[in-house]
Amino acid sequence: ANGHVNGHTLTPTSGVGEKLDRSRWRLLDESGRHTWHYLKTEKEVAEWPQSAADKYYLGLPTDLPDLRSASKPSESIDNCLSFYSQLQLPPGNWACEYGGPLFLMPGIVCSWYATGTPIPLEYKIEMKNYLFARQNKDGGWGLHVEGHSSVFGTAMNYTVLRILGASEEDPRMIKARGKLHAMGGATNGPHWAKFWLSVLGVTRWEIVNPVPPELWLLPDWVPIAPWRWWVHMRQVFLPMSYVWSKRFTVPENALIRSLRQELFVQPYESIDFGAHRNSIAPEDNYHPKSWLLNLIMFLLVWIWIPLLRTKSIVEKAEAWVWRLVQYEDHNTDYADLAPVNAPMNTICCFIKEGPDSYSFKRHLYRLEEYLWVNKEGMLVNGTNGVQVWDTSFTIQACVEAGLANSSKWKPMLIKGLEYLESEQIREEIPDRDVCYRQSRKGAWPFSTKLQGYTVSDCTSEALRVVLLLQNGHGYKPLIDDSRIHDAVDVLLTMQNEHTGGFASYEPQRGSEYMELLNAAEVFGRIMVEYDYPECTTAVVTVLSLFQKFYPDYRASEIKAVKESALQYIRRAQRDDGSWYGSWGICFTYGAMFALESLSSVGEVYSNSPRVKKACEFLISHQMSDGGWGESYRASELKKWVDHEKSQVVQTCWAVIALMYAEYPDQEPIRRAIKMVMARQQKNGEWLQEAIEGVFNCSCMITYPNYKFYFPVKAMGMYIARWGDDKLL
Ligand code: LAN
Repeated sequence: ANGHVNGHTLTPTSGVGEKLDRSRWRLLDESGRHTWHYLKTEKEVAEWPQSAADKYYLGLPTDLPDLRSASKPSESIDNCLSFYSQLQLPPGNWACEYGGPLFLMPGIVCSWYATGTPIPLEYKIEMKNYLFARQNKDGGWGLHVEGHSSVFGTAMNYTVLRILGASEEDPRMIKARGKLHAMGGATNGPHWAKFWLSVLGVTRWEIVNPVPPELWLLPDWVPIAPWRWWVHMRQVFLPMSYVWSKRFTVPENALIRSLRQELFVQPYESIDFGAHRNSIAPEDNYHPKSWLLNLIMFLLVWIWIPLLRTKSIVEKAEAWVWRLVQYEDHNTDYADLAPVNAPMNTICCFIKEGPDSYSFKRHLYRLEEYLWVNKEGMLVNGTNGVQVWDTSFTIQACVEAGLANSSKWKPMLIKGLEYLESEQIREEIPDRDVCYRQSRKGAWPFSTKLQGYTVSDCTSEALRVVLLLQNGHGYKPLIDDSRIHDAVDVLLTMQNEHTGGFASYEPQRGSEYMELLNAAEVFGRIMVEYDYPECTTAVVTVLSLFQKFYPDYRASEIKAVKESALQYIRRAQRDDGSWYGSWGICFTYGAMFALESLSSVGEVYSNSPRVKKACEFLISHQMSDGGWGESYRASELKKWVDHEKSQVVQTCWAVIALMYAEYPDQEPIRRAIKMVMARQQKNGEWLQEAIEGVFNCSCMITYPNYKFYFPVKAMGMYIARWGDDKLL
């Protein structure tokens, strides 16, 4: 319908969709807290103009000027920064869409719906727009935006669309249902889909493999005790177990009754839900459940729950889990670790404290921070932002390009440093041991201090910026020595004892055999922390930089940490010379870090067979246009898979790797840099290509700012090595 609804101007497009006036969206950045606002009156529009950054995120013309076309790498860098500097936000950080995963919006929308929270009209419209824009040709949705359709993606996003008001008669919905039914319907979904659909009452709780909160009563010494799991898993398992234990379900209504008829291949009434606990479509079954897990589930369903799970155990377990939920909420001001546990904790607070409670309302306020608006509509970001990570890498790239003291860019770098200063975590967690948290005083998080989770490489990359600017380039110190020492102290708590490697949030707390208990089906390597070449490199190299300026601080410990970490990097190399990258796609990303580690101790092409082999691996995958391109399938399959087209970001990773390795032949690197420069647009930007990041082997996630700062870094290194000759 065309007309005005609550102040919105709605215009029909292609008969079915509704489009909002994109020029009314604004991103608000309050010290890194990102929220989107749709301005409803002309007055508001006049008072709050749309910035270039807003327009850029929304895919509107930014009107940033065309620049003199670059023929030398230094000119390309300058053009890039002319554009990219316009995207720096007032607090000094950069922001971005952090999309890709298609299982996050369902959590948030289901939790709104389950708690009777009204969804603003502009969200409804833009979320529908986004999901329809991301629908696969076959009618379904995948685990992530580039993935094949799966039951998880299709059943959940179909449900979300229905909650948001899409009609079951809409041709796109009919097509989606067709695809869902072809995959066996929602009873073939993975555990998390079954969980959410049971919260809604679309499936019955019997279909959900047990999530017993009593696991949290296991003594800490037990090898499978949840505190040993990867933090993301235990923080999801925690509220999930509470909701499961309560068998919380929204009251039945017409929509739910209708979904019960839409999502299955047989009438709802005739489904034996308990028999489908382990049903799973091949499209979803990335990590099939182990026989051990199936046995445990069997015992839980047939013996533990009906015969042994007494009321007093249930009460004790729920009380302890609730307390841990509260710790998580208090320690993050209700933002929580990520948008998976955040909506679940929201429901816990709703169940326990009710719709009028502070805890529940504060959750609703925080959930807003996970929302993002792009050119397609509204999506849910993978975290509450990428603030610290992007800001750190941006500054490092500029330093690498020799711009630390350029009068043109120094003000931008100072602002970035100020932002990083504001985001260092200054206080330890209260009752840290009780709630099983890693030390955090002195650390930096991935996104914001408010979220407040230590990450080994985020701490390292931010610390590197501080050292480079303050100690290396004479910037006015914003962070004093004691805070620098705090950061190093945290890093020194994070090494994996047996391997020497570094994991992401915490040292590994349990055995990798725990993967036998991975019940999520759609993800790999989720149960415990692992060693990562990326995280290990970040720590090792920043410790070396630190020692340059502070040679006496904990010197012998640092020496030992670095030596064993390097041993791990060497061991992690695969027979073909490559390293598997866990957080970027894929082997180009792994190589960039591992070869940086080795070069930091002087291991390079000319003196190291290992490095030589790694270089040959990379060179063997260079494409005819000079670039590199890896498909996301490489991350899933753990072997090299070519993308059909070379990619700017991966090309930069590959040449950065080769330059760290001091690869002697300039020619392949020159061709690559040339290809990157040739793809730069007139206004200095690069266009978005394929998705760059990954987690848990199977889910991809975008890092849109990589296409700005990795070219700067690559060209900066190139100039330092081979000079600034004309390439175009
Ligand atoms: C991230 C994003 C950043 C990433 C790096 C810093 C790049 C990495 O080097 C260390 C691990 C880390 C912090 C990381 C871990 C897993 C995250 C938080 C994510 C990939 C972003 C989204 C993902 C999170 C697990 C999504 C929720 C999904 C579940 C399976 C719980």
